[in-house]
Amino acid sequence: MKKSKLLFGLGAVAIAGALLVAADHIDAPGTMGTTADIADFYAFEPTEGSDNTVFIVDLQTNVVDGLPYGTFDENVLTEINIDTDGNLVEDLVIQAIPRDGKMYFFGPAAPSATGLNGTVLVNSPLGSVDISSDMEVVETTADGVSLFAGPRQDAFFFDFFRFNEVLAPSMEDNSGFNVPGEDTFDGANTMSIVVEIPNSMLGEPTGEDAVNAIGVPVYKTWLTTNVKQ
Ligand SMILES: [Ca+2]
Ligand SMILES: [Ca+2]
Repeated sequence: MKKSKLLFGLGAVAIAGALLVAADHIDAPGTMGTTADIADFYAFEPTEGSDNTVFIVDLQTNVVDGLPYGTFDENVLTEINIDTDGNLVEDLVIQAIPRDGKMYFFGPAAPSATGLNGTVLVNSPLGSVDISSDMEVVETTADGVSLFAGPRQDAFFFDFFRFNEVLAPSMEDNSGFNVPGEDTFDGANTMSIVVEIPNSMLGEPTGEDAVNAIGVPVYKTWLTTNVKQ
């Protein structure tokens, strides 16, 4: 399999049992307008005491009606990196790549290269799902893995116009932000990839931070998008 050059990456350390989020909207010129542009990455325990972990990848931002949906770029490999031994080097990856209206998933499996040393598709199919246009297509595999790919409402809330008014030096009304504000991005979507996976497929984390203060196993995870060169 041909190696892909890593063009853009965003790291987020996430802890099972607690929701940590990385948000990063429209800031990499080389990736804007493509699904290599990472917006948000979430990893969490879906319900208290669940033995599953959910990973949510939001790509692009401000995908609005009138623009074509389901346009994941076929030359972009999205990779969820998972560190299970606490050394901040990925031990497992879950990969997603679109082809002809479907999103194909691979892993979790040990990658043949880590970090910036290239990204190679792992030879370990996980399943596939039709790319949804109505947020409803979810595929659940025999292993109890649930998969989704398609547009979802952007969780990012920001009163962009009031923000600019507050910043404007000529502003006469210096009363700050409106409460409540208006979500400028209401109705806009991201292109989302969602994987819910049993923790047994990720293995027991080891190392110093393997378990948090309330006894929940901890995986360190971050996301990269890789554009085929
Ligand atoms: Ca590691
Ligand atoms: Ca990687």
